[in-house]
Amino acid sequence: MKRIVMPIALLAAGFRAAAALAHAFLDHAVPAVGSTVTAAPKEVQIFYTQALEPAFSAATLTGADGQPIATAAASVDPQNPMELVLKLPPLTPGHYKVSWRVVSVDTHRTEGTFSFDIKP
Ligand SMILES: [Cu+2]
Repeated sequence: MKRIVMPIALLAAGFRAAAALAHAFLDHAVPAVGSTVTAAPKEVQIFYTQALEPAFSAATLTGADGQPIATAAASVDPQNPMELVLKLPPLTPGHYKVSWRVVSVDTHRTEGTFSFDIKP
C-alpha cells in the first residue's frame, strides 16, 4: 500500500507546482507592449498565458497626464478566454498606459501595466 501511496502523493505535489506556475501572465498585446503606432487603435487586445475569469478581469486606460480615459468595461473575448479586450474611444496622438488586473481560472490574481504611443 505504501508503495502506491507515495508516488501518488508526489504526483499530486507535481501538479500543484505546475498549477502555481500557470497564473495568467501577460503574453503579448495589440498594440504591442511599449510600441509606437501611427494610427489610433480602436481597441487594446491583451493576451494572457491562461484563461481568465471574466467577472474579475478588468483593464483601464490613462493618458500622458495620468488622467483616466473613459472606456467601456474591458471584456474577455467570447472566442478566446485568454484574451481581454478594451474598446477605445477615438484617441489623439500621445502616450497611453494600460493597467490590467485579472483573475485566472485557477483563481490566482495578477496585475500589471504597459504603455504604447500614438505618433502624430
Ligand atoms: Cu496560478
